[in-house]
Amino acid sequence: GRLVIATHNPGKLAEMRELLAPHGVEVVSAGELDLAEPEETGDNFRANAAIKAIAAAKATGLPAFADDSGLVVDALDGAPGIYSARWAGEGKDFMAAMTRIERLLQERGATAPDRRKAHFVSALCVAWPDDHLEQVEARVDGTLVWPPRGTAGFGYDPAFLPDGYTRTFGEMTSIEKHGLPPLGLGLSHRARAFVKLAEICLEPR
Ligand code: ITT
Repeated sequence: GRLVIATHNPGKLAEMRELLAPHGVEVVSAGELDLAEPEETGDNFRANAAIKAIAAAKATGLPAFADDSGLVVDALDGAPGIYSARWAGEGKDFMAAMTRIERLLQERGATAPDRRKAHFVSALCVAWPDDHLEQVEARVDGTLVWPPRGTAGFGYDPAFLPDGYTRTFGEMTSIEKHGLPPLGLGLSHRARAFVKLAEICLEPR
């Protein structure tokens, strides 16, 4: 069947398409359907993912797949968290958002690597037109680097060094960021959440 990917973020859309590719579902994006973006009024990732998926399922009559995600910085009491997109402003200036994080870390004297810990969270939701919902969440832990490195990926990728790796997400191909074979899909928050979701509902009902 067909599945709507309820995101207006091109970087995220590309990753969600790649993650879905082996599953043989026909996907159409919220952008292609010109769907309105619902207001993200939730106070956590899971709630905002559900808001986006439910709105797209209602608007299209198709099952809808949404991701709500963000960067959580320990030394900043979890900021930017669910506000990760909003910190980049209207102009989607993620270099400015990364600079703001770095300035705040410096102000707090959080310069040693163990004070620069952060994690990405991805909450995925599939909503069906009959109101059925499936929800999962996953994270990847790492350290923030300064200056940012690499031009791949999107958002905060160039500033994020996943634990156990020497290259930032901004220096990885999307395949590496998902997690390389033979283990596959073992690295990024989004790929890890996707594995959980696929275990629950490999094929839309
Ligand atoms: P949609 O709501 O339309 O999906 P959005 O960009 O507004 O797009 P979110 O509200 O979930 O999505 O915001 C998540 C932000 O967190 C996103 O804009 C990125 O800046 C950041 N982010 C999430 N996952 C990321 C990743 O894999 N790499 C880098 N940054 C990421």
